[in-house]
Amino acid sequence: MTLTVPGIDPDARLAEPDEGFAAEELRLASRNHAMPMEAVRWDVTPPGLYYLLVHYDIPLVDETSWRLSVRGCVQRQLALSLADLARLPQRTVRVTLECAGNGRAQLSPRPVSQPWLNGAVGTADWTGVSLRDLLADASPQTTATDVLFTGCDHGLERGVEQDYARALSVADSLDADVLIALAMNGQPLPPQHGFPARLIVPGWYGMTQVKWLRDITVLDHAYEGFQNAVSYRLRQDPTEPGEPVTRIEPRAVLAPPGFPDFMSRVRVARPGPVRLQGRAWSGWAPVDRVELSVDDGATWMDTELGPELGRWAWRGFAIAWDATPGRHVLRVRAHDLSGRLQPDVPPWNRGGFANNADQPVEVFVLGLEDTALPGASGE
Ligand SMILES: Nc1nc2c(c(=O)[nH]1)N[C@H]1C(S)=C(S)[C@@H](COP(=O)(O)O)O[C@H]1N2
Ligand SMILES: [Mo]
Repeated sequence: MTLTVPGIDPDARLAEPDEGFAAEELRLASRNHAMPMEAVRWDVTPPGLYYLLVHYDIPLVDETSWRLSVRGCVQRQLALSLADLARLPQRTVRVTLECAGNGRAQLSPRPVSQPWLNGAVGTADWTGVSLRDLLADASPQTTATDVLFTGCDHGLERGVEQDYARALSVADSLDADVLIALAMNGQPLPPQHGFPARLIVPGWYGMTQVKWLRDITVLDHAYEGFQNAVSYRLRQDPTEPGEPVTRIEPRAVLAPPGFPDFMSRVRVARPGPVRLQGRAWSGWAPVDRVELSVDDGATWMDTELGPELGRWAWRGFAIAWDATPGRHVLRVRAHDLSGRLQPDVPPWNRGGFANNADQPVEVFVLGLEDTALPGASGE
């Protein structure tokens, strides 16, 4: 059933050519913040710097009455309290999450939605119970094909009233690293990141990581609900069914070099050696190469990869750059072991999903005569 509410357009919209950012995009952007790009310097993203995306409202969950139910096509139904879950064997996995809409604001035409540049990403140590242990306890029937995860949050999306819910195949649910996470970086989940429990499916885009989880229902058919069948599909035209959005495409980002101008945020650097660094990740396979291009976007040089921080975590890279006075454009791009490479032309679809095109970073390198300024530190 579709609800019609006066003043709410139930259709997803594309911005007109040259249309400025709309009030609805500002409202979303001021709630759902990106990770400040300088935070890529931390292996694990400090609390509060982690990107945030919430479709509806952050629910206030009472942990004493909260239960996680496991039901549907199972031999044994479960209803677990937070204390029950905390008593089960715990596992910690370091995972980089990224919103599927990261990069959307750079598209043309621009899908009107959360207008991400490239900071909808963060890495955390997630601790919780392996979903497969819970499922083993509930003992799925042989007819089980899919698992549906439902959150406590409720809203309206393109005319469809719903609790946020996403399904995953049984096969994808059984990896030991798929967690019902109770903690982020060793602390109980913050309210905005899903307290008291959330799903973590390493390698998959953010929409899969259901927060404020309250129910797990095992299904014997494919789920046709909104967040699987209507949203998060790659479509050129609104009438096609489209392919589902799944795993994270490779991306590399730079820690912004030099220092920023307030308020343009244009980067300014001093001439001489600059150590460029950043992070790269892919949900398909480990990143095995990150390249840098200076100015031409055509010739690329290899950067040096940092240590692996875990199969599902981003990886650092660094390279020395001899900054010469004038304007420069830096680009980085990631390759992964599946053979995927970040494109230079943004892949476009109606939802603005999975735009992993490399994004140029403009830097103005000062002249030698400017180097004696107060506070000059050379970085
Ligand atoms: N219940 C619920 N889970 C949710 C969402 C939501 O709105 N409600 N947003 C999803 C999306 S689109 C993303 S990108 C991630 C964001 O996780 P974070 O805010 O912890 O970074 O949560 C996902 N899980
Ligand atoms: Mo997202």
